[in-house]
Amino acid sequence: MTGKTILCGARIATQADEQTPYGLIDDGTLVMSGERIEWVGSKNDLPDEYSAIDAEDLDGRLVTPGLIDCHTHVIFGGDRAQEFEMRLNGAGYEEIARAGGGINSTVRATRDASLEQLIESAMPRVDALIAEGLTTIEIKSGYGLERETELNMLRAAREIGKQRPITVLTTYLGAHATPPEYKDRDDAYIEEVVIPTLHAAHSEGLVDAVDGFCEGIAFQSKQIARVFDAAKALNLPVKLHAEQLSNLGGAKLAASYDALSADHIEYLDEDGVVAMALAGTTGVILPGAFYTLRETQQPPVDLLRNHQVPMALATDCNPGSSPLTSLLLTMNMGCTLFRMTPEETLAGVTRNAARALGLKDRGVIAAGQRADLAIWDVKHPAELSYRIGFNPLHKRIFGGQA
Ligand code: DI6
Ligand code: FE
Repeated sequence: MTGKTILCGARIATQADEQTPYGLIDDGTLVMSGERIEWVGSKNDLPDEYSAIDAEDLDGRLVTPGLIDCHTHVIFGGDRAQEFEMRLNGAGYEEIARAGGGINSTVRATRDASLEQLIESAMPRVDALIAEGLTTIEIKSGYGLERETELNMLRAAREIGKQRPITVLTTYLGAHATPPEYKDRDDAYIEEVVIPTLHAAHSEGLVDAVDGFCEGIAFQSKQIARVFDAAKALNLPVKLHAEQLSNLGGAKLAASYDALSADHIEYLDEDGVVAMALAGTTGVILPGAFYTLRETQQPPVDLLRNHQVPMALATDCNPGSSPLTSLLLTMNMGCTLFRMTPEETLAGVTRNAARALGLKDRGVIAAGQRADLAIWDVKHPAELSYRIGFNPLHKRIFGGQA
């Protein structure tokens, strides 16, 4: 048999069997064929047909699905370290945004950057994520806020997917903020820039999903609905930055468009949770932004659990509210800040992150799935969430390739 690779002697957190914690298989064996997983199970059940193939012994190491960061803004110009200092001297995040800083200061730096510069400056952030076992990443636009720069951000995202062994999914976030040239003319910005640019990006094949920021400092529900209507007309899935700093009913709106996810959701109420449960919308928890902004309002993790809304977890890597490039630290924050369990945080960066991206071929370890794997020098999956600032990755496998 050629083209097959076997890993044995592994503890495999398949995430595929809801009855066993982590879907854990002790003394597991995994057969890969090309880009796919062909067989997974316990060593004793391995079919005879595979017995002649040499297996790589993992010596009891843990295997998980490759990690998935389902919400990032890794592409941007400049940085916002000065705003970090301003906030430490007492200025508020929303106050800085209203004074023309915040997202719009990154917009200026991003407009000034070439396509090559955008790729080059994002790469160390992407590489930091890869070094911790990332195999799939979502990357948003939203720091151009005019046609050419929005397109360039999405082109940069596609290019990053070609230059590294990862899958990149792109999200168009034209409705992130109103740029200075449209100050106080939000509706005109949506009609004249956001929607025409969506069409342009879509016809260049640059858009996998459409996002918006529904917030006092960004857009109201009515404006988001306008963007979502345009997305639906193009058959593109939607998602939303909702209930981050206040409750404008964003999650409910998103659910009414069958959104893949509602993200942030610190201020989400039970009404919104129920709407998400009915629509099958995933809740994306972003502890990096909560931590950086020193938020105190916790996302309603208990309500999400009670209503069986799947929870994903992501870095929200961005220069303003979450300069975070570690999914392991994100998992730790999910546990320590929000009392998520280590089992929930691992599902949050694998199975449920795949779900938040609408991907059915990854996020669990099962026959037929992509062979995107992370192999860790740990014995138990809880260790991934437990340690702070330590990277136990042994090896990463993307599409069957180490
Ligand atoms: N919410 C966020 O946390 C990021 N975008 C958003 O809508 C922050 C964007 C920034 O401050 O640059
Ligand atoms: Fe975000």
